[in-house]
Amino acid sequence: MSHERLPTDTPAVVTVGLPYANGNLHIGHLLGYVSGDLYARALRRVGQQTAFVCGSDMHGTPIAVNAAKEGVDPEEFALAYHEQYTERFPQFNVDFDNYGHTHDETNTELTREFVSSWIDQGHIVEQEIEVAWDEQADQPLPDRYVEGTCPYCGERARGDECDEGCQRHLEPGEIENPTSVLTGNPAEYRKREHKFLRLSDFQEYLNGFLDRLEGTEKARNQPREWIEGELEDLCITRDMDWGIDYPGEDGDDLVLYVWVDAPIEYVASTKQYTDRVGSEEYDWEDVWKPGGETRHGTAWDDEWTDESGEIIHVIGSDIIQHHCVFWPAMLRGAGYNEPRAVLATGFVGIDGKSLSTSRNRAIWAEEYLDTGFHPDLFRYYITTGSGLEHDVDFSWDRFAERVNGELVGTFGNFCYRALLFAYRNYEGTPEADVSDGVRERIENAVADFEDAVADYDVRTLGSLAVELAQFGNEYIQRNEPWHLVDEDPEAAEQVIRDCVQLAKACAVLAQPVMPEKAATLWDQLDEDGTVADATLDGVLAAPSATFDEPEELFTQVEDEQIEELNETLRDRVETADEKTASDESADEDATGSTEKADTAEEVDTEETDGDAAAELGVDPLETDRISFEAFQDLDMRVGEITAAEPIEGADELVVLSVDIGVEQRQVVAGLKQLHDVDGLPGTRVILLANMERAELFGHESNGMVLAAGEEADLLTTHEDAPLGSRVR
Ligand code: B3M
Ligand code: ZN
Repeated sequence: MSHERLPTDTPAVVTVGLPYANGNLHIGHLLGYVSGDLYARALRRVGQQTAFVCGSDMHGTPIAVNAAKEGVDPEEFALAYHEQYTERFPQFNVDFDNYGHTHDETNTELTREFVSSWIDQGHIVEQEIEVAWDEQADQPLPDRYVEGTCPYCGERARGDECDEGCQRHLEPGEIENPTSVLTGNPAEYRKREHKFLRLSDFQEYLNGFLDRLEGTEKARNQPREWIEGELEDLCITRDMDWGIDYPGEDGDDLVLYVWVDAPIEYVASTKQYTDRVGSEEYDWEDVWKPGGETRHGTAWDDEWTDESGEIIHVIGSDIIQHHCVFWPAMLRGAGYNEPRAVLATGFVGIDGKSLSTSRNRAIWAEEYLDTGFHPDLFRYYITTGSGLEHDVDFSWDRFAERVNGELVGTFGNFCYRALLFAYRNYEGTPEADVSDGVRERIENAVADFEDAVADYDVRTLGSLAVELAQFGNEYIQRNEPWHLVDEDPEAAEQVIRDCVQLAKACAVLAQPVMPEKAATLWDQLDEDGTVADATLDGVLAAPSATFDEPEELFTQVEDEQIEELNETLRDRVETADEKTASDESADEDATGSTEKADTAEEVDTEETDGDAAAELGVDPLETDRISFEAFQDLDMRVGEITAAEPIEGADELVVLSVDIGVEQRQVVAGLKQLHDVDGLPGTRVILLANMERAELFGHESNGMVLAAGEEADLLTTHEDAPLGSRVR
């Protein structure tokens, strides 16, 4: 990598993909915003000057189409959602330093500057192209006004993106078998003049850019295939009224394509932040402009230098091409700095299936808030369940299990018992030095935190505090200060001083993922200032000598509430399925594309299989076929359980040792209530050996034991295939 390790002395900006101001937010959207917020907070924690900015995406055809359906002006329509988001994000402790929108003056002006700069530098060309046209409505059909077949993969696609297939961006005129969304008629093609950004001017530059780019693997690697061969020009104008007018003299009837002004909002929003706080506090030009000035394309040296600000984009993995190909070219062409890192998140599923707003298999942001669960619980769950670029499954059961186990049972329990003991016996922190072992454990956690920031490892950043609390719990249990108080008062003081120090470190490390809970803990410790301003250097500073009686940080999630929430979700999905089956017209995703595609065909098949499956009480068959290669990716081995230990405090979990011939694996499995744990050793099982590693209740799980049904019936072999044999 050619970049200096984070933190650096230059200011950073963290952005998240702009939500289309077009519908309510659901937990699928929130994954990105919470991850971005967490990462921005973590960057500040390690001392990097950071702005966290975003804004609503106000333009584009979906908004124009939906506004028209409701008979309102697109601006009015989009502004209503913009206002809703402005309130909604802080309710999840997603605190942008600036939240603008693409239709505001700053963005409109800046977008015009960008485009003018491309025109001046000769990067814009005009071409006559065939655009889809609705004869009956007598109007052009830009982007989502038209649907058809993807020319690359043959899947059903929208006019500008293959959202259900290969995820490619589609240029006007590319889609096959186009039909009009307005009338349902087959679309005609007509010739129109449009403006294009000549991406081939940036071909070589983009190659180098991708070599330098940091972030998640998919964001860095997937674009490579898109920039092989001659890059096609990008059509940057549309035949529409709603949008930012093309600034050139000869294109007055055209507006800019939504994907032109949308990313520029990242810059505009940063600028608005500076306008508000002053450039002494944060200078947007230091981030976005090389040497603080735009170089208008040509003045760029061929050699890229690492003098620029740290631009970090968090996005959904369906908009990688826009951020890793188009956007760097747009920036380069206007003489701006390039992104340092792009972090592409996975998708959020619900109960093992894809989230689908059209089928109402969604959990809405507002709905979560109505449950009364604290937003920090959601933040913790959604960011630590799997690595950032992997899909995350949300289930209320799992949510309850993790909150009750990891937050109530581990984090909350440790902090509460440590502080309560300290308060009752010493009215605060006892006079003693931190022991070497605990100091080292805290230092290691801090080092892990710093590494995770440098590696953009959001999941680790979210998990470290709970792991430290787990250590604290074991430490307090091992040392039994309640006995020591009488037997060896000095030793008791030592242990409790250690525990208070650990609790303080927990607050500092937990702040990015659970900002409000960390602040409460900070207050309980009666520390000066705010935990948001605390830096990692301070974690080993002596805690406050006195503090008040603490309160529990978390409350147990009750089974009854989870049952109700499951039922509500089930009912809603069923009702939606009936509706979908009867009218077959699945609405399109309102706010963007942060959900996986759910085609009408799939709905049909699932319905048929679903009836038989429902009778048997099993899941309906998956309709998506996988290739043999995909099957071969699963490394399943014959193994034998050699030891099984229940995990204290976890209702279902057992730590297993599994002998798979070539090695012993430790696996955490949910078998406690379904099996006699003592009887498990000696059982032959099938183990998915290349399952991603996970940590549950502080125990590493390195593989997955396969089981079927509600009773976790363990899969096995019936003859004597040797341990380690591969399942084929
Ligand atoms: N508004 C939403 C999406 O495609 C789109 C993102 C713009 S980011 C500059 O996910
Ligand atoms: Zn495709």
